[in-house]
Amino acid sequence: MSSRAQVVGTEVMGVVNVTPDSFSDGGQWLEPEVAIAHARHMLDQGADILDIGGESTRPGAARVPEAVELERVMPVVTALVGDGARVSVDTMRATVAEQALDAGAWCINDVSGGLADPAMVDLVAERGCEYVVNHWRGPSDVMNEMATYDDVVADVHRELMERVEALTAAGVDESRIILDPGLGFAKDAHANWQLLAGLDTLLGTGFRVLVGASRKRFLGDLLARDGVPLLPMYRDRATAAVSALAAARGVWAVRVHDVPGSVDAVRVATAWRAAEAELRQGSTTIGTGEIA
Ligand code: PMM
Repeated sequence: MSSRAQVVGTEVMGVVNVTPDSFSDGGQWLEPEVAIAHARHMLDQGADILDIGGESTRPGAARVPEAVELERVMPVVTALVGDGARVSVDTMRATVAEQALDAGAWCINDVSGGLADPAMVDLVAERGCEYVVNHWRGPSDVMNEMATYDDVVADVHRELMERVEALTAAGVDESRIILDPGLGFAKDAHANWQLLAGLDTLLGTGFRVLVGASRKRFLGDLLARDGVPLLPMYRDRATAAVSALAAARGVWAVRVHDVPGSVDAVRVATAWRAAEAELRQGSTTIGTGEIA
């Protein structure tokens, strides 16, 4: 029997929104103890990374004061770092990122890719942390007016590479950079589907790629009944389908609210990719009589 080819599996990043107003789970995890318990449950369910955020970025959302963001995020970051978890912090503020890194956070997930706070780029360079560069054109209250593209796949790629240039010029190590097409950030449903179908363009850069499709509006629109979008809480199966397809393309991680569905989905994709790699190597043994 042939040995299985090894492929690097996709990681699952569990979302912990410590917010009253996130679009899919706002208010559910606002109390720190509840957020911590929820995050620990996601670790038990197989999450590889936890992404803690204290500011909603849903379309139309207003900024929250820095003190409020810190108050929401820090107790959760501290507790989870204490557990030994790999913690990412979803923030556009360098001050919040700095405190989170001081507390042991491993990654900064900046949905603005360093555009919202000019101090972020230097902080990331100085601290050498993992850094998610999400494609972003402007704040949540105005981003829907910025959703015009000539060729969304090429435009997002170009704009992300401009951010990479700014980061590396400031001294950020390329190996720390993770690219994210920013589904829903100044993008309509058509743009989101184009970006998913065109993931190979970002994967071709050699940077790790993160995909955040979880429960987003374009999935609700796809599954609408009688013109009514499917509610966010019913979008997890579609999210898992996106996770499987994105993992099959070779993305580094998927950012999701419901962990078990995506854990299974990325396992399927990893087994599939391993089998493909084996076929390419021509090392498959057919007809062993074994049904694995
Ligand atoms: N989406 C949201 C928040 N943070 N971060 C990254 N890197 N990519 C995303 O697509 C992304 C993100 C919005 O979703 P949420 O309010 O449910 O967290």
